[in-house]
Amino acid sequence: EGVQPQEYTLIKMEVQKPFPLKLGPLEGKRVFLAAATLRPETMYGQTNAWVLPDGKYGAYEINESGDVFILTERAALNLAYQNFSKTPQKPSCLVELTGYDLIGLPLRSPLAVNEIIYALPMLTILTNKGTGIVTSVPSDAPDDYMALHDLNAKPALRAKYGVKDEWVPSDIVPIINIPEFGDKAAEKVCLDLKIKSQNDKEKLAEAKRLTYLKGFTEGTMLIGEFVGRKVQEIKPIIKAKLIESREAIIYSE
Ligand code: A2H
Repeated sequence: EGVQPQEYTLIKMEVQKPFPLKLGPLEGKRVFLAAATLRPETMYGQTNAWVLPDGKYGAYEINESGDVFILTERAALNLAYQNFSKTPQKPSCLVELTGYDLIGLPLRSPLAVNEIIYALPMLTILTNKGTGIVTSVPSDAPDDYMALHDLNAKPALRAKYGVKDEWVPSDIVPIINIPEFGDKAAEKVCLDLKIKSQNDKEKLAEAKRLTYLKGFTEGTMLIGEFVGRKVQEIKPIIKAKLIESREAIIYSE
């Protein structure tokens, strides 16, 4: 972990009913996968969520109204010290889970053009960063683009993790134009750099560097309330709106 605290927006991706057996104890509660993002303005383009199959997660009560967040224990402890736990400074775990338990969960996520999206496996998720849950925006995030590419290209990978074909999004949603990279920047940069898979760490780092900076400084919105506006200008506004509407919270680590 870095020396500087990092502030993330935690996006509340609501798990749709009926719950699978494993989530039975959560019946009657509002349950969310809580995804940590640095790019709240990209939430229009969410196509799925990512979980680490072998990752350890829990379902934690985060407030008095009975809302439950699914995330790592580490994140639950941090949140408990940021006033997001039923019991102050103490995580309150209702069910212990693994990533396998989460794969295939149908979700509704704020701003997403796709009404229902699914939790899918990503093998490069770090459990010591954010919540261990990542929201997937393949138009603008090279990691997301490549993980989705792997699932689409490799039937054996889908089979290994019990991923049904209909859970895997086939279309990328264009949300931001970057003059140099077009309307699907992550796809363009991954193709240009000839990135082979989600495990191609060095090239992905370069792809992220290229898209992240340009997206922020030169990107304009193609969709939503702020269509035509600069990413740089509207990013803080979208973040504030998501917080205000209680579709997201701020989380630091
Ligand atoms: B970002 P930083 Cl559109 N393991 O959100 C791996 N990656 C994680 C993670 C974890 N435990 N937790 C969060 N992330 C991802 C959107 C996005 C992101 C876009 C473009 C770039 C981008 C949609 N995915 O990040 O190391 C999340 O993906 C580029 C770095 O703290 C989060 O923001 O800088 C970002 O990495 C946080 O990474």
